[in-house]
Amino acid sequence: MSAIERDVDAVVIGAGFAGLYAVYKLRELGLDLQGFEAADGVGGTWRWNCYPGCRCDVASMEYSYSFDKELEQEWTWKERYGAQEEILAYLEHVADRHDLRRHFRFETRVTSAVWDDDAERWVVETDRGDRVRARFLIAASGNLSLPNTPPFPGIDRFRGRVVHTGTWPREGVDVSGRRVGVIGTGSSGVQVIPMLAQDAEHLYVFQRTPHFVVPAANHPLSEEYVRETKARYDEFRRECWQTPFGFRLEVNPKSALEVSEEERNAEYQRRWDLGGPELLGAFSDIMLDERANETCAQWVRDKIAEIVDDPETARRLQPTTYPIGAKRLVQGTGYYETYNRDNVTLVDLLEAPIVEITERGVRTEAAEYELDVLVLATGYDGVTGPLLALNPVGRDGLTLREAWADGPHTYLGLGVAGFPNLITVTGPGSPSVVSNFALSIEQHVDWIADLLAHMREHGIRTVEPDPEAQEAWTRHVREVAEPTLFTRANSWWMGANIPGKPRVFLAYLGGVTPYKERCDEVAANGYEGFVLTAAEPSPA
Ligand code: NA7
Repeated sequence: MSAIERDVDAVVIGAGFAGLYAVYKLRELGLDLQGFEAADGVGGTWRWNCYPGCRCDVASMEYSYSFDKELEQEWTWKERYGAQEEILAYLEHVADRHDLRRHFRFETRVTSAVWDDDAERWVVETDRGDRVRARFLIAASGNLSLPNTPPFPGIDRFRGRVVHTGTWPREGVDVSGRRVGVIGTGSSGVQVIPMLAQDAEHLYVFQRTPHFVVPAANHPLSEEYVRETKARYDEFRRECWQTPFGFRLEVNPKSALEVSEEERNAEYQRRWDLGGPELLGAFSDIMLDERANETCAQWVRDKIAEIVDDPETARRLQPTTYPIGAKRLVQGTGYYETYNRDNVTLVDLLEAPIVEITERGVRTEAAEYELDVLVLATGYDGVTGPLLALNPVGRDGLTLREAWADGPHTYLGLGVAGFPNLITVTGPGSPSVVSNFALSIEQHVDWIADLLAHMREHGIRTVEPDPEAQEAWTRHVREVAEPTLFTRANSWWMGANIPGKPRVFLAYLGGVTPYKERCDEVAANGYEGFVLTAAEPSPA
């Protein structure tokens, strides 16, 4: 395939939930588009993460597009939480239905993006030698798209196979009769561990920090539920918007500290049985008050002790060093029960850290574990990682890495001062990773499309945040996070999983509706806080 040289209105990076919808919306405006996607097809996260057990932790009828009313009626989700295969099939269906693939060049990674201030164009280059000049650069490159592979000494020596959950081989990995190690017990680890345990000869789980895991309580959706929801889908979507994070969650207005222990425990048990995120809605102050939080955390620790047969293993699985919910609450299926199997061993890295990977396996300070397959469920350089890896160069040679040296600075998570016409979909400082992505992506892309239409209508060439508005927003994002318990863990939300990454809460916790209202108000006030340059500079 020969390299592309073209001039377009916009380059869209990524063909996941965000990039697909961006192409759909911007094409409606009649814009000339060029999309690039590193994978060999659409789907983003849902293409890459094809490890066994991968499933969304936001309910499928909520984690889906709302823009296409016919699609909403035609597509029937099978389960409460969509499995990776089902969500990928859905996104492929959307791409076909709206003929979106033809705008993308697949298996092509954008390697550089430089703003040419004289021409007022982004010059975008790829690993296939493409060179495209575009007025707008739409980064829909994802928040969890840059896998984190810790530099374990000796990893290249290992004679077995190493796979990361975020780049799982499409043909699968046969672990039957093999000795398998998994490093990491976040959402990916918790999903893959019970699956691998079924086939592996022996499974060693290398755990650094235990996570709080609640039952996903996934189940097939009843025909009745699907029918009733489809019959009132608009109202159902509105209910999502009325929640803090865009997925339906009944939050009990009571404090955990105002009720009797009996009532509290009954509420926790009821929510545990409902599964999913419900537990954190048991009381209004779980994420605000340490003592309230501790009642919930201890209740889960007791649950772990109830489920896991070996008291020593149970103790190691009990998180004690951070509030429940401060790392994303993990939803599992038979996770704790997996440790009751004879072929599963929990290795506590807090007691004996990994020293190196040898030819044979993993060596900790206490022992060497011989393995045939090593699975890295070690997460991502989240939110800012993919943008900083691209490291766009803005006005006057300013790089994004320089601009974000002490953490991300954005206006509304949509734009960055010094980077004209760079638009980030669900960028840092927007609800992004704490919200229902499908809902946040649609809100962002709709807003972006309105902005681009406004610019065209008014002959505006460039848009970028005013530095003062950007700093005020960045401060606001931090001030909203600070009093909550969300900042009290070494989580990827805080950037704490990547050595040297500034410790900043990366998403906006103020709620999806207040956030949307702010974006709409900014637009209504002529894109207040953005600097817009008109086509014909008016005489001084
Ligand atoms: P996470 O949630 O970042 O989990 C990564 C796991 O890997 C976590 O248990 C980490 O332990 C562990 N980890 C990372 N680096 C190391 C090293 N160097 N040594 C040992 N253990 C390590 O990523 P996931 O992919 O599970 O989930 C990401 C999001 O995807 C999730 O929140 C959902 O939104 C979907 P740690 O806790 O840092 O001690």
